[in-house]
Amino acid sequence: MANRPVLITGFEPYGGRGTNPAHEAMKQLHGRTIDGKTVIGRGLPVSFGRFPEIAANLIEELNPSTVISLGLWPGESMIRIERIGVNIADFGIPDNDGTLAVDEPVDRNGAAALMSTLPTRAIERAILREGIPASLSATAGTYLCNICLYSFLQAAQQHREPVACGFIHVPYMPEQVAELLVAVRDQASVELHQRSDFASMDLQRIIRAVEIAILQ
Ligand code: PCA
Repeated sequence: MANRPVLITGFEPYGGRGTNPAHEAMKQLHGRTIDGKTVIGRGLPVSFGRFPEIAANLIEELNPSTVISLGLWPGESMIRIERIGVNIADFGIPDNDGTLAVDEPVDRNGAAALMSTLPTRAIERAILREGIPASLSATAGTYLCNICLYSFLQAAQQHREPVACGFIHVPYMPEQVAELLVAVRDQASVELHQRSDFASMDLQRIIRAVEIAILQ
Protein backbone atom coordinates (compact mmCIF):
# COMPACT_ATOMS: atom_id res chain seq x y z
CA MET A 1 0.00 0.00 0.00
CA ALA A 2 1.24 3.47 -0.82
CA ASN A 3 2.60 5.57 2.04
CA ARG A 4 -0.08 7.78 3.48
CA PRO A 5 0.84 11.50 3.39
CA VAL A 6 1.31 13.95 6.24
CA LEU A 7 -1.14 16.85 6.08
CA ILE A 8 0.09 20.22 7.32
CA THR A 9 -2.58 22.88 7.53
CA GLY A 10 -1.89 26.61 7.97
CA PHE A 11 -4.45 29.29 8.70
CA GLU A 12 -4.79 32.26 6.39
CA PRO A 13 -4.18 35.78 7.76
CA TYR A 14 -6.88 37.14 10.08
CA GLY A 15 -7.54 39.94 12.55
CA GLY A 16 -6.43 42.66 10.13
CA ARG A 17 -2.93 41.18 9.68
CA GLY A 18 -1.43 40.84 6.18
CA THR A 19 0.38 37.55 6.81
CA ASN A 20 0.18 34.49 9.00
CA PRO A 21 3.39 32.58 9.79
CA ALA A 22 1.32 29.39 9.94
CA HIS A 23 0.30 29.88 6.32
CA GLU A 24 3.88 30.72 5.25
CA ALA A 25 5.28 27.62 7.01
CA MET A 26 2.60 25.41 5.47
CA LYS A 27 3.42 26.69 1.95
CA GLN A 28 7.14 26.00 2.39
CA LEU A 29 6.56 22.49 3.75
CA HIS A 30 4.15 21.52 0.96
CA GLY A 31 5.68 18.94 -1.39
CA ARG A 32 8.64 18.00 0.79
CA THR A 33 9.40 14.38 1.64
CA ILE A 34 10.14 13.90 5.33
CA ASP A 35 10.92 10.48 6.74
CA GLY A 36 9.73 8.90 3.47
CA LYS A 37 6.35 10.64 3.74
CA THR A 38 4.99 13.20 1.34
CA VAL A 39 3.95 16.44 3.02
CA ILE A 40 0.77 17.99 1.67
CA GLY A 41 0.13 21.58 2.73
CA ARG A 42 -3.34 23.11 2.75
CA GLY A 43 -4.46 26.59 3.75
CA LEU A 44 -7.46 26.87 6.04
CA PRO A 45 -10.00 29.71 6.19
CA VAL A 46 -10.50 31.55 9.49
CA SER A 47 -14.21 30.74 9.25
CA PHE A 48 -16.35 28.98 11.85
CA GLY A 49 -18.92 28.25 9.14
CA ARG A 50 -16.45 26.09 7.18
CA PHE A 51 -15.82 23.77 10.16
CA PRO A 52 -16.16 20.89 10.92
CA GLU A 53 -16.80 19.89 7.27
CA ILE A 54 -13.48 21.18 5.98
CA ALA A 55 -11.56 18.91 8.39
CA ALA A 56 -13.66 15.85 7.60
CA ASN A 57 -13.35 16.47 3.86
CA LEU A 58 -9.55 16.80 3.98
CA ILE A 59 -9.17 13.56 5.91
CA GLU A 60 -11.48 11.81 3.47
CA GLU A 61 -9.75 13.28 0.41
CA LEU A 62 -6.12 12.77 1.46
CA ASN A 63 -6.27 9.83 3.91
CA PRO A 64 -3.27 11.23 5.84
CA SER A 65 -1.51 9.22 8.55
CA THR A 66 -0.90 12.45 10.48
CA VAL A 67 -2.41 15.92 10.55
CA ILE A 68 -0.47 18.78 12.09
CA SER A 69 -2.36 22.05 12.01
CA LEU A 70 -0.60 25.37 12.47
CA GLY A 71 -1.85 28.72 13.71
CA LEU A 72 -0.52 32.02 15.00
CA TRP A 73 -0.78 32.89 18.69
CA PRO A 74 0.04 36.62 18.78
CA GLY A 75 2.58 37.40 21.48
CA GLU A 76 3.58 33.76 22.05
CA SER A 77 7.34 33.51 22.51
CA MET A 78 7.84 29.85 21.62
CA ILE A 79 6.57 26.85 19.67
CA ARG A 80 3.48 25.80 21.55
CA ILE A 81 2.26 22.22 21.25
CA GLU A 82 -1.41 21.99 22.11
CA ARG A 83 -2.68 19.05 24.12
CA ILE A 84 -6.47 19.51 24.19
CA GLY A 85 -9.25 20.71 21.90
CA VAL A 86 -12.32 21.94 23.80
CA ASN A 87 -15.96 22.01 22.70
CA ILE A 88 -16.30 25.78 23.07
CA ALA A 89 -16.32 28.59 20.53
CA ASP A 90 -15.98 32.00 22.18
CA PHE A 91 -14.33 34.66 20.06
CA GLY A 92 -12.54 37.85 21.10
CA ILE A 93 -12.71 39.13 17.50
CA PRO A 94 -14.95 38.10 14.56
CA ASP A 95 -13.68 35.46 12.15
CA ASN A 96 -12.96 36.38 8.50
CA ASP A 97 -16.67 36.00 7.65
CA GLY A 98 -17.65 38.43 10.39
CA THR A 99 -18.99 35.71 12.70
CA LEU A 100 -18.55 36.40 16.41
CA ALA A 101 -19.36 33.22 18.37
CA VAL A 102 -20.11 33.70 22.06
CA ASP A 103 -20.27 30.68 24.39
CA GLU A 104 -21.26 28.28 21.59
CA PRO A 105 -20.39 24.60 21.38
CA VAL A 106 -18.21 23.55 18.43
CA ASP A 107 -20.46 20.48 18.15
CA ARG A 108 -23.73 20.33 20.07
CA ASN A 109 -23.43 16.54 20.41
CA GLY A 110 -19.68 16.33 20.83
CA ALA A 111 -17.49 15.44 23.82
CA ALA A 112 -16.43 18.28 26.13
CA ALA A 113 -12.80 17.89 25.09
CA LEU A 114 -10.59 15.77 22.85
CA MET A 115 -6.90 15.06 23.45
CA SER A 116 -4.30 15.56 20.73
CA THR A 117 -3.22 12.18 19.37
CA LEU A 118 0.27 13.39 18.42
CA PRO A 119 3.16 12.37 20.71
CA THR A 120 3.16 15.87 22.23
CA ARG A 121 5.77 15.25 24.95
CA ALA A 122 8.20 13.63 22.51
CA ILE A 123 7.70 16.52 20.08
CA GLU A 124 8.39 19.09 22.80
CA ARG A 125 11.59 17.31 23.86
CA ALA A 126 12.85 16.84 20.31
CA ILE A 127 12.29 20.51 19.42
CA LEU A 128 14.03 21.62 22.62
CA ARG A 129 16.98 19.29 21.85
CA GLU A 130 17.58 21.30 18.68
CA GLY A 131 17.70 24.52 20.67
CA ILE A 132 14.32 25.86 19.64
CA PRO A 133 12.11 27.15 22.49
CA ALA A 134 8.97 25.01 22.81
CA SER A 135 6.40 24.08 25.42
CA LEU A 136 3.29 22.02 25.91
CA SER A 137 0.06 23.94 26.30
CA ALA A 138 -3.23 22.84 27.80
CA THR A 139 -5.40 25.05 25.64
CA ALA A 140 -5.52 26.20 22.05
CA GLY A 141 -7.90 28.98 23.14
CA THR A 142 -11.55 29.20 22.07
CA TYR A 143 -11.10 30.69 18.60
CA LEU A 144 -10.54 29.03 15.22
CA CYS A 145 -7.37 27.12 16.13
CA ASN A 146 -9.23 25.29 18.87
CA ILE A 147 -12.14 24.61 16.51
CA CYS A 148 -9.65 23.23 13.99
CA LEU A 149 -8.00 20.92 16.53
CA TYR A 150 -11.34 19.70 17.85
CA SER A 151 -12.75 19.15 14.34
CA PHE A 152 -9.76 17.17 13.06
CA LEU A 153 -9.74 14.98 16.16
CA GLN A 154 -13.44 14.30 15.72
CA ALA A 155 -13.08 13.59 12.00
CA ALA A 156 -10.16 11.23 12.74
CA GLN A 157 -12.36 9.26 15.12
CA GLN A 158 -14.82 8.62 12.29
CA HIS A 159 -12.14 7.72 9.73
CA ARG A 160 -11.60 4.12 8.56
CA GLU A 161 -7.87 4.21 9.36
CA PRO A 162 -6.03 5.71 12.34
CA VAL A 163 -5.04 9.37 11.88
CA ALA A 164 -2.86 11.15 14.46
CA CYS A 165 -3.94 14.79 14.80
CA GLY A 166 -2.67 17.76 16.72
CA PHE A 167 -2.11 21.49 16.70
CA ILE A 168 0.95 23.70 16.99
CA HIS A 169 0.71 27.43 17.72
CA VAL A 170 3.58 29.54 16.43
CA PRO A 171 4.83 33.05 17.30
CA TYR A 172 4.81 36.09 15.06
CA MET A 173 7.65 36.38 12.56
CA PRO A 174 10.12 39.21 13.42
CA GLU A 175 8.97 41.22 10.36
CA GLN A 176 5.45 41.25 11.78
CA VAL A 177 6.60 42.58 15.13
CA ALA A 178 8.60 45.30 13.37
CA GLU A 179 5.45 46.27 11.44
CA LEU A 180 3.44 46.25 14.63
CA LEU A 181 5.91 48.56 16.32
CA VAL A 182 5.77 50.97 13.38
CA ALA A 183 1.96 50.86 13.50
CA VAL A 184 1.97 51.55 17.22
CA ARG A 185 4.20 54.55 16.72
CA ASP A 186 2.54 55.95 13.60
CA GLN A 187 -1.13 55.36 14.26
CA ALA A 188 -1.32 55.12 18.02
CA SER A 189 -4.28 52.80 17.30
CA VAL A 190 -2.88 49.38 18.25
CA GLU A 191 -2.20 48.66 21.88
CA LEU A 192 0.56 46.38 23.11
CA HIS A 193 -0.37 43.67 25.54
CA GLN A 194 2.01 43.50 28.50
CA ARG A 195 4.81 43.92 25.95
CA SER A 196 4.43 40.24 25.02
CA ASP A 197 3.54 41.34 21.48
CA PHE A 198 7.28 41.82 20.96
CA ALA A 199 7.90 38.07 20.91
CA SER A 200 8.75 36.50 17.54
CA MET A 201 10.56 33.61 15.85
CA ASP A 202 12.04 33.50 12.36
CA LEU A 203 10.17 31.45 9.79
CA GLN A 204 12.99 28.96 9.17
CA ARG A 205 13.05 28.00 12.86
CA ILE A 206 9.28 27.64 12.88
CA ILE A 207 9.50 25.37 9.83
CA ARG A 208 12.30 23.31 11.40
CA ALA A 209 10.17 22.82 14.53
CA VAL A 210 7.31 21.48 12.40
CA GLU A 211 9.70 19.15 10.56
CA ILE A 212 10.89 17.83 13.93
CA ALA A 213 7.25 17.28 14.93
CA ILE A 214 6.67 15.27 11.75
CA LEU A 215 9.72 13.12 12.54
CA GLN A 216 8.38 12.00 15.96
N1 PCA B 1 -4.67 31.80 14.95
C1 PCA B 1 -6.01 31.90 15.48
C2 PCA B 1 -6.91 31.50 14.35
C3 PCA B 1 -6.07 31.46 13.12
C4 PCA B 1 -4.68 31.58 13.62
O1 PCA B 1 -3.67 31.49 12.93
C5 PCA B 1 -6.21 31.10 16.75
O2 PCA B 1 -5.26 30.97 17.55
O3 PCA B 1 -7.32 30.62 17.00
